Amino acid sequence: MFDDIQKLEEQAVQAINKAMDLDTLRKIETEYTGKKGSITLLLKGLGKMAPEERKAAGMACNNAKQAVLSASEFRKNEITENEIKKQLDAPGFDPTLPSIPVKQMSGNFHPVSTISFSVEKVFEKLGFKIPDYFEVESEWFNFEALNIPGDHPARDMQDTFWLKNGSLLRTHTSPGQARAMKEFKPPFRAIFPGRVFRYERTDASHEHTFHQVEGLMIDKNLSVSNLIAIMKLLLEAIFEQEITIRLRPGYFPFVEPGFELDIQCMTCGGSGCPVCKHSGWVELLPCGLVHPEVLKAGGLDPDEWTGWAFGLGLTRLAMMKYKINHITHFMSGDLRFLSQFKAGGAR
Ligand code: FA5
Repeated sequence: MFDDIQKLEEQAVQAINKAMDLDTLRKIETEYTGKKGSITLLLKGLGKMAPEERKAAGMACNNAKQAVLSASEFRKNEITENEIKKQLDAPGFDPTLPSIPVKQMSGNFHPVSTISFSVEKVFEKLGFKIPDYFEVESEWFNFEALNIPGDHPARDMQDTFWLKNGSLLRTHTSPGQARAMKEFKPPFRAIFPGRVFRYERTDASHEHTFHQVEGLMIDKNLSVSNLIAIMKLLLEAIFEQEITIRLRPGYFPFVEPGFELDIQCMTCGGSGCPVCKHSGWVELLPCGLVHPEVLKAGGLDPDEWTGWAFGLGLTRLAMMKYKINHITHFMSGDLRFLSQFKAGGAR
C-alpha cells in the first residue's frame, strides 16, 4: 500500500513538471486528486483496512495529495510567468505606450438612499429617533400586532414571501410600530426607514423589493392636525416648494381613522394632466391615528396614550422627485442610470 502511494505521488509530480500549459496541469491534478482521482480512491478505500493500519495509510495518502497539490501550484506559477514573459518579448509590444484612460467614476449614493437621508434629516431635527428594525420578521409583528389576525382579509392586501421556518420578509415597515412601543418609553417619536418585500408582479410603479419609511409618534392627546402639520413640513422640505395636501378616508386595520394623503399635482399645479390622471391630485402616503389594539399590542394603555403613524413609499417618492418613469430602474444596477445622480445625490 505504502509503495503504491509513493509511486502515484512520483508519477503525478513528474507529469506536473512536464506540463506546458494550465489546461494540461488542471487535467493532471484532477487525475490524481479529483473526486475520482487515483489518490482520492485510495483514501476512500481506507475504510476496508484494519484500524491499526488505517491511521498510517491515511496520513501517507494525505501527504501524497498535499505534495501533488503543492507541485501543481508551483508549476502553475512557472507557466503563468512564462506566458507573461512571452507576451512582453513579443515583437510590437511597447510598454511605454500610454494606457487606455480610466473613466473617472467617483462613488455616489443611490437615489433612494439620498431621499432617505433627506427624510431622516428633517425628522432628526424634530427629535425623532431612527432605529433600524429587521427585514426578516415574525408573523406576529408584521400582522397580528397590527390588528391583522390570520383570517383577516387585509392579509391579501400585501402578498408575502414566507420563509421555511415560519418567519417572513416584512411586507411593510409597520412591524416597527410594536417594536418601537416595546423599545422606547412613551412619549416618544421615531421613524424607521428600510427595505420591504412583496410577492408581486412588477410594473412601472410596482417592485417586489422597495423602500418605505414609517413614522410613529406616541404622546398624550395627539390629533390628526398634528399629523397633517408634520407631513406638510416633511414634504415641503423634500420637494423644496410649498405643497398643498388633502386627506381622503383610507382603510388600514392598524389606524383609526385611516387616511390616504394626496398632494396637489406639481406638474400641472392642480389643473389636471396625464401625471395626475387629470384629477389635479397625486396619491402619496397612507397614514392615520394608531388603533387602540395596536397600542395594546405594543404594551401601551390606549386610555392613556394616543399616536399617529404614516408609511411613505421612499422608492415612489424618489420617482417623483427625480421624474423617473419606471421603478425597475432603481434596482437594475445599470451604471448609466446610477451615474446620473452625482455625489451628494441631487441631479
Ligand atoms: C402600507 O404599507 C402601510 N403599512 C402604510 C401605513 C403605515 C398606513 C402607517 C397607515 C399607517 P401601502 O401598502 O399602501 O401601505 O404602502 C405604502 C406605500 O408604499 C404606498 O403608498 C407606495 O408609495 C409604496 N408601495 C406599495 N407597494 C409598492 C410596490 N409594489 N412598489 C413600490 N412602492 C410600493
